[in-house]
Amino acid sequence: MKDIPVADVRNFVLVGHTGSGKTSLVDALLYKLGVNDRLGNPGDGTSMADWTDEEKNRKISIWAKPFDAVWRPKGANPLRLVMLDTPGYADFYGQMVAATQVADAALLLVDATAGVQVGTVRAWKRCEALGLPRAIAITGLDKENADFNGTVAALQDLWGVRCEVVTFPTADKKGVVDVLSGQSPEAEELRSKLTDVAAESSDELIEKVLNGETLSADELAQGLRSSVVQTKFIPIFAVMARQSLGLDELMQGFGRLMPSPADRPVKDESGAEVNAAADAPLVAQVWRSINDPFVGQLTLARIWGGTLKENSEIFNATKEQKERVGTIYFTNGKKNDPTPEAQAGDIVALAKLKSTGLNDTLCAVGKPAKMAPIVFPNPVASFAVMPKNQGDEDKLGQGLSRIADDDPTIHVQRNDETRELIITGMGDVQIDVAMERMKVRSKVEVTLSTPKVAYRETVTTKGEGHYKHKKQSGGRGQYGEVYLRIEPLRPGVDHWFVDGIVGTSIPRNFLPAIEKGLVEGMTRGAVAGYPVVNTMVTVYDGSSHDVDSSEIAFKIAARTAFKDGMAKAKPVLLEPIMNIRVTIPAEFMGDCTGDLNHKRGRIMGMDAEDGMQVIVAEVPQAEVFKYSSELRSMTGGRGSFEISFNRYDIVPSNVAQKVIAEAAKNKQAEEEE
Ligand SMILES: Nc1nc2c(ncn2[C@@H]2O[C@H](COP(=O)(O)OP(=O)(O)OP(=O)(O)O)[C@@H](O)[C@H]2O)c(=O)[nH]1
Ligand SMILES: [Mg+2]
Repeated sequence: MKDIPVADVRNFVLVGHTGSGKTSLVDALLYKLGVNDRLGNPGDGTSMADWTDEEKNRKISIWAKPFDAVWRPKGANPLRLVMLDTPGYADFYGQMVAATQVADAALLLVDATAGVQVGTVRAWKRCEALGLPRAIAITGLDKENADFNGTVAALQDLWGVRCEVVTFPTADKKGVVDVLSGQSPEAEELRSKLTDVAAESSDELIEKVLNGETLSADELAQGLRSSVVQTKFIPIFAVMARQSLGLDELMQGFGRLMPSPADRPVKDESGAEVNAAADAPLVAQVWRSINDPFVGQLTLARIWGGTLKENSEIFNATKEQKERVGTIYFTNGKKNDPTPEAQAGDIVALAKLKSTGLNDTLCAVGKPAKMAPIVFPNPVASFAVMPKNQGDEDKLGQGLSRIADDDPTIHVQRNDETRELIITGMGDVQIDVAMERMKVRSKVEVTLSTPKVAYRETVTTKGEGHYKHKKQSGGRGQYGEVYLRIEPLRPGVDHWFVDGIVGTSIPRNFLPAIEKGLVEGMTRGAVAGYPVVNTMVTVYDGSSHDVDSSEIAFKIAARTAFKDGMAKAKPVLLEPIMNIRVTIPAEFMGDCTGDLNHKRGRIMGMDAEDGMQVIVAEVPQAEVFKYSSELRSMTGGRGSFEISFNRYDIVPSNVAQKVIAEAAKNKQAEEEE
């Protein structure tokens, strides 16, 4: 936007627990600023921001999306707002991760009836990790039992940062008072707190205050803004989106207190500062890539510095390739407004870029720079996915890869051990939404099921195996005899075997056949048909027959001797053990640890963190495939967890018996087919 200087741009991301009113606030601002001609409501499907079918159906935000509008207050410079609405729902955390990384500041929404929730803490932590300047908006003030002062007090207690009220609701909740200009005793009292905060920001201001001078509104604002940029101060606003109250005060507050793109030094990956000025070299970062069925590939980029012009040639520094930009759009929901150029703070949509993808940095030709990539959280919930209709395998593969292209927190992988296609995401809601999207876009329907556990087998002691394969059924007979030894290797060393045959008891030309027999035995082990690992096999003797010995005879002899040896070497099943880190409100500690114990988990530690309890445990993978939905129902959505593979460990015998019985049943079914 050429008519508005970078200093008058406020780019911010809205974060907070699901249902805290982020999208409602965006809708209220878009209506107030004339971008929309009616007040949309995400609660009834009329939102301009939650516009996709999947968001309308579910009444929650699913994607992080940019919006922009200009506020033109009387007698002051216009202020350009670039807003990023994000989903608060845990499954869509990856979207918040991306949007926070490309914002200049965050507005954290807290519902005055619910207070600080898991989603609030999650958002806070992300902002902390990025050192993102923050403001807080208290919502839900029109609801019964809304407690503005109580919520403020809770926030002030929680994080050890100065959080002070900048606007507050009147007692009748029919208006909002601005502390910087308000005349009531309450406003004055709050203003003196803001004066303290501002004074701490510079020696000059502190001196003035100590001398008993009052700070001018400008001095106050400047001091406060520099504290905000240093994340030493967090202004708190009262907003009532549905009533359109507190919005002017919020925008005024953002203009005064929150940083412009030029106020906060942003560095590229090499540590060099990115110049936000319009005439500086272009630096832009791709934070979302959309595979739109109608438009095709859409790339969302944040401009950090310089000017992006339509129909121009730029350089993708990540891919080290030139890229041609056609039309540039500002997007407000479904609405795409073409713009001839865009500057620092802007978020633009670019159509049909040739080779640009997520996390790429776009630059001026000849001035390469790279921004640090967005690191997405690891997905935690896995499902086996199968097409409903046989013959749809190819369509499924394409559909899934498009899903994974759009959402970096969905991974798709084939598990060779269990021969299943596995989709892994942040939770079952995200996967359900993605499968619905795939049905519409790629016309393929699927069934989801709990993945099979990739069990493995090993031995715990030495065992001798022997088999003589001897058949005489008319004509030429079959003969091969193998002696071998099986012994455990330490974990992590993969199975292998040694050619320990001395002398000439087995002719060398049969060694490959013996090897084949062993490989067969090891890929479909002796306990329940799972691969054998951490095991050494040594074939040390055998015998052959001049006429009847054959490759097939030695292969059978080796495979059978292997089974014999396994049985004698005290074989066990191994299962994947996961590290799990569960974050819950303290009241769920008992339920949660009880549940983990019940799941054969081992609690490794407990800790308090930001008002929540953290449990660290080890738990078998077989027990936690459904953990994301179980934890949600156990804690009413207030818990979250991270999970990662730790190691393989022995399955206790009572559990192993069930796995072995199941394997025998499946084998029988296979043979009968
Ligand atoms: N009474 C009241 N209802 C509100 C307020 N803000 C939002 N709502 C309603 O609460 C519901 C959720 O609001 P959203 O704006 O969608 O919440 P959100 O923070 O965007 O939620 P996610 O997108 O899931 O993260 C909707 O039905 C809104 O109409 C408020 O201040 N007061
Ligand atoms: Mg929303």
